[in-house]
Amino acid sequence: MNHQAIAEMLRKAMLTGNPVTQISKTFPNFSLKDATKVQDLGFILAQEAGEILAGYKMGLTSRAKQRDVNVFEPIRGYMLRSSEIPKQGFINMKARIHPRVEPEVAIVLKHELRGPGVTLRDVLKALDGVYPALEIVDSRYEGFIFKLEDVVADNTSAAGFMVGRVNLMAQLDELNLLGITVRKNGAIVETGAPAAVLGDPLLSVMSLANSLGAESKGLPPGLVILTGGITQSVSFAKGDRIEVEWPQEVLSFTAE
Ligand code: OOG
Ligand code: MG
Repeated sequence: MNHQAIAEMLRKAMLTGNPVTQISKTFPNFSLKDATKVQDLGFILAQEAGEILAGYKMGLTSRAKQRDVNVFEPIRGYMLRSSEIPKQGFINMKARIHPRVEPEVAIVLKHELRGPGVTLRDVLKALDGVYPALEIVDSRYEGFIFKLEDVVADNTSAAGFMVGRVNLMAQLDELNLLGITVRKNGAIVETGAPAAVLGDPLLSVMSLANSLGAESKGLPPGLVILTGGITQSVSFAKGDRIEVEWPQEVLSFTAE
């Protein structure tokens, strides 16, 4: 199997909006190691096209999300600056396949974290900001169906993100039980609280730092870190209006 060709195929699917067959169907031996290699090659392709790293994301850190896609292990991916959606913005539906939105907690660090061995206390010491956020996921696989290895190769379906402006650092004690709603065209379709993410989204940052550390990579300050969907994701189509409401801030967009 040719990792580079797979990375190119997935990038093309992302750019054209034409989904592809799961890699694990074509190559039954496709391993997690292969998948990580494909994800890394995909990042190099993006950089060669002038893209810049905006941050990292954890995925499948809540039961709701794991059940959603029938994969029961947390995963890690990267986000590109070009995929950031401005607050109260519009989402261009061109080249989207079957996008979904999910509410998340975003974290920004002021110090690098370098695993292995990063603890929750290390994360707390390195915290600079905690923000309401949302992520757009759009699997490059037909039917939004995949195995663990497929979704890792596909950069964990990353397709866009929006970060709020209200820093919740001063309310860290209450963060886990803040009530969040997701509305589609005015109707509430999901409700949840950050505790759904591993009991505490900061544990997701700890896992991310340790998983990068296992590959001798640090988690640099200043990047956006998405900690994982709090609820099931919500599909949307052209014309839909999505609002993710936190007690402190509403994040919204219209799909055009
Ligand atoms: C996989 C990516 C999961 C999350 O927040 O759990 C993810 C998917 O649902 O397509 O981003
Ligand atoms: Mg996500």
